[in-house]
Amino acid sequence: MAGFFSSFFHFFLSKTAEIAIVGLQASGKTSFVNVIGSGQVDPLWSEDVVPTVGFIFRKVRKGNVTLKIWDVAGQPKFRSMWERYCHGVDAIVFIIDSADPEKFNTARFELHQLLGQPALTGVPLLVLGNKNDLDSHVPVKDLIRDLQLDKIADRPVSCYSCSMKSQHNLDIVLQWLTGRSH
Ligand SMILES: Nc1nc2c(ncn2[C@@H]2O[C@H](COP(=O)(O)OP(=O)(O)OP(=O)(O)O)[C@@H](O)[C@H]2O)c(=O)[nH]1
Ligand SMILES: [Mg+2]
Repeated sequence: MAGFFSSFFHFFLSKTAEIAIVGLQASGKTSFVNVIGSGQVDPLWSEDVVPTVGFIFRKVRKGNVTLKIWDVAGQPKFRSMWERYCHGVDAIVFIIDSADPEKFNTARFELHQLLGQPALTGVPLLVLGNKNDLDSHVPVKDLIRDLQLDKIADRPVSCYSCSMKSQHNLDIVLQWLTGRSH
């Protein structure tokens, strides 16, 4: 009987958020999913991550929220697929290597190209400036300027500096993501 009630309450209390993760290659998208999908005490961080081919779908459970995550490949030949995986999601996460300013122009171009797709109007955007464990990383205010995030007016936008390696700020990021659930 207790089992029946716990399944019953679980059914009614559980929520879901569907998330698409995009960004240039080697920005840390798969590392992000690996780290948030593993234990807090022993997070699955590794220097050796295989570049994604196509996409990876993962479900990650956080409390009563299930995150359904599309981790989409970032190499140039895969970028035209980003839009398809962003259709109908509760949030788009754009990850950028904040320690590699030479790629900021390309990242800005790809981000704004994606957000310009009419079907994606209004979808909330979370930009993560990853790899802030590296000395050369730039702060959030520079990312906002260089990615022209202040020009995005048709959706809620948030931007955090973080690191998958040190797990810095991942608690805030997870709060933001689970807050998109329904
Ligand atoms: N120093 C540091 N390295 C990181 C961090 N996050 C990821 N990396 C490294 O960056 C490299 C690329 O990470 P991935 O997670 O494969 O990047 P990706 O965005 O999934 O790349 P694609 O699948 O090709 O689009 C790996 O060597 C990671 O170990 C971080 O926070 N700090
Ligand atoms: Mg990947």
